[in-house]
Amino acid sequence: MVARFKTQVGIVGAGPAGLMLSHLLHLHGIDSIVLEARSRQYCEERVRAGVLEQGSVDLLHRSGLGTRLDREGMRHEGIEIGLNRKRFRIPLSELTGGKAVTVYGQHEVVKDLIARRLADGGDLRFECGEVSAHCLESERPLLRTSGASGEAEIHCDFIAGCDGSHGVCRPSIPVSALSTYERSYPFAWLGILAAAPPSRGELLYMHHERGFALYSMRSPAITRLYLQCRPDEDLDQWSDDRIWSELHTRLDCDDGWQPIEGRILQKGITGMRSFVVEPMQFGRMFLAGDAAHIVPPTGAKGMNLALADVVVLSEALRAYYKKNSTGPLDRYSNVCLRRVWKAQRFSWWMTSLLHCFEDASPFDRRRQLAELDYLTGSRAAAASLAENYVGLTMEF
Ligand code: RFL
Ligand code: PHB
Repeated sequence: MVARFKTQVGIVGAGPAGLMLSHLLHLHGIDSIVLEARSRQYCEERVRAGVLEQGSVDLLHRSGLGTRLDREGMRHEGIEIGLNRKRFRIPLSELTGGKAVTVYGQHEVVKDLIARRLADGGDLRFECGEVSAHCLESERPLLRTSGASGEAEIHCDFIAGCDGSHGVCRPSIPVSALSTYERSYPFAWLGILAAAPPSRGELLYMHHERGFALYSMRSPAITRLYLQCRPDEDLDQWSDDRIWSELHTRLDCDDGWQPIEGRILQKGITGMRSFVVEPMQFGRMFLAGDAAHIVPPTGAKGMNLALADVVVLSEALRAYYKKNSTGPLDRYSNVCLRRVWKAQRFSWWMTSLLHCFEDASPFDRRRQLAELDYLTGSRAAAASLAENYVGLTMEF
């Protein structure tokens, strides 16, 4: 027996993109079903991004999700760039007319969204089994699930592929309909979460001759730190002592500042990739977030891009249902891609500026140092970084 369901928008994936889309559609009076492969607990505990742009913070507020964010989020009005054991502050707010970023873990955003969707009676199906997407070019596309609890068909008006970089939605589009653009980097990040209070109030992006290091945080009791490492780095070779020793080598500054050590709660390796598919639509399937584009984490853009996509998609679906207008849906991909490519450019630039490239020629090396010198000495250069870091204006 195949169970049959009907919804306006079938959403695959309960990450920031899928959950926020479902929430915004609900606010517009449009119903959706969210299919998620993993358990609720897994989604709520997956530690990933931590930096919300100003526009993402504004979105959470105006969609009624600002309560815990206001209480627990840490507003940062600047970041620091480090070079040769010295730090230079980029005053984000001063350079952007008062905008800032907020440190609030992606899993906290996910927890808030799940709680709100469930309180609003949302249909979220965790551990949904295998998902497949069909009839994308017809008026009634279809999602099928099969798993321990049997088989189901969900008949939709539209499908939103919010299932991340390894999902099923993008591969269900014929290869000939998509163009892909990508770049890989010859390094990765070794990231840790430590039970240690942050020893400074702002993020520090450090360029060091042994490789990039990032000092970040999650709460007044937890720090998040990253080290540039090899893409094939073996985590077993990194004892806690070795990690702290390398973090000190790269991050400690001449003025005596250093990260506070604490118990390492979690460690992992994150690959670095730039990736875009065009267009972000095929028939009645729309791709959003990591399903359509990946950025290296240096610019802190991934989760923010996912949220920006679904703002555009929810407005376009509202125009379809409430004004019978298909124009905004037709423009969805182009509107998103303009922002995506600017975020790609910025993330690539931050990555190239701050990391060590083993194959860099002496010319490349000096050019990189000159760029860091320019950035830390020029208000115009710092303003450009600040404008992109706090996030470009959302268009839809
Ligand atoms: P997600 O979060 O990957 O969610 C996709 C969801 O789809 C589910 N799924 C499926 N469900 C059903 N059927 C299938 N076949 C499915 N296949 C997958 C998955 O289980 C998952 O729940 O994608 P989304 O919503 O597009 O969100 C994107 C963000 O998660 C991502 O861009 C960021 O985490 C990237 N990122 C950062 N972004 C920022 O904005 N600021 C940061 O500071 C930042 N730091 C980071 C990051 C990503 C990192 N990692 C681990 C990749 C730091 C790191 C280390
Ligand atoms: C993080 O806190 O995880 C983080 C912060 C800034 C980045 C990337 C990751 O650019």
